[in-house]
Amino acid sequence: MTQPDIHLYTAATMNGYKPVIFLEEAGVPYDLTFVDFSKQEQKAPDYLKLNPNGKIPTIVDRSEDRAIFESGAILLHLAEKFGKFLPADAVGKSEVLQWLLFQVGHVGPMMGQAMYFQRIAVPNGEDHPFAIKRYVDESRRLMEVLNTRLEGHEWLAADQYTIADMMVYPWARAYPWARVEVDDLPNLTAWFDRIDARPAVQKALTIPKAQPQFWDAKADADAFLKENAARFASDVKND
Ligand SMILES: N[C@@H](CCC(=O)N[C@@H](CS)C(=O)NCC(=O)O)C(=O)O
Repeated sequence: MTQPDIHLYTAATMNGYKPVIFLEEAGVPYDLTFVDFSKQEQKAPDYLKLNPNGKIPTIVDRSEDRAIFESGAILLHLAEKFGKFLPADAVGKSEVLQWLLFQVGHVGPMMGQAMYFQRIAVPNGEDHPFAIKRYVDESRRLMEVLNTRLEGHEWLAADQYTIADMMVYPWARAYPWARVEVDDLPNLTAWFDRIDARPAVQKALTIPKAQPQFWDAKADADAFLKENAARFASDVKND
C-alpha cells in the first residue's frame, strides 16, 4: 500500500489540533504519530532533526522528502499543496496571513502564558498574581480585537473559512482553560458556535485524543490538572 504524502507528528494541545483540523476539513489522507510529552519524545535527537525547536506539531511531506515545523508554516504548506482554505488572490491571501500571524505572535503566546501561570505554576507552588493579571488582561484584549474584527464578518479573513480561522480557533476557544471571560463578546461566541458545529472540527478535537478540559469551564477536571501540572514540576522548581 502506498503511504500518504503527509505524516503528522502531534499531541492533543491547541497547537497540535490545528493541522488535524485542516487535514480533517480537507478530507485528505495522513498518517499520525502521537508525540508523548511525558516521555519527552519532542526533545529526542531524531525528532529534533525534524523540528529543531523540539515542539509539536511537525509534518513530513513525503512527496517532497522534507519536514516542516511551526503550525502556521504547516497550514500554509497544506493549504497551498491541496488548494484549500486559502484564497488565490494576493489581497485575500495577505488578509489570511495577517490573522494567521496575529495568532502566532499574540493569541498563542498570551493565552499560553495565562494558562501556564494559572494551571501549571500555581499547582506547583508558584503563584504570581502580577503575571497572571498581565496575561489574562492581554488575552482578554485580544478576544476583544477578534470580536471587533468579526462584527459583520462570518470568518476572520477574506470572507471565507480559511487557515486563519483554523489557527486562531483552538486557542481562543480554550478561553475557559485560560480563565478569560468572553460571554459579552457576541461576534466571537457566534464564530465559536459556527466552528464548533463543523463535523470535521468535532472529529479533529478528538485526535490524537479529546481534551474537554480545554474547551469547557465545567470540565475543570482535577485529575487532568494534577497530571498536567506534575509534568512541569521540575521545570518550575528549576526556574
Ligand atoms: N509556535 C509553535 C508553538 C508550538 C508549541 O508551543 N507546541 C507545544 C504544545 S502546544 C509543545 O510542543 N510543547 C512541548 C514542549 O515545550 O516541550 C507552533 O505554532 O507550532
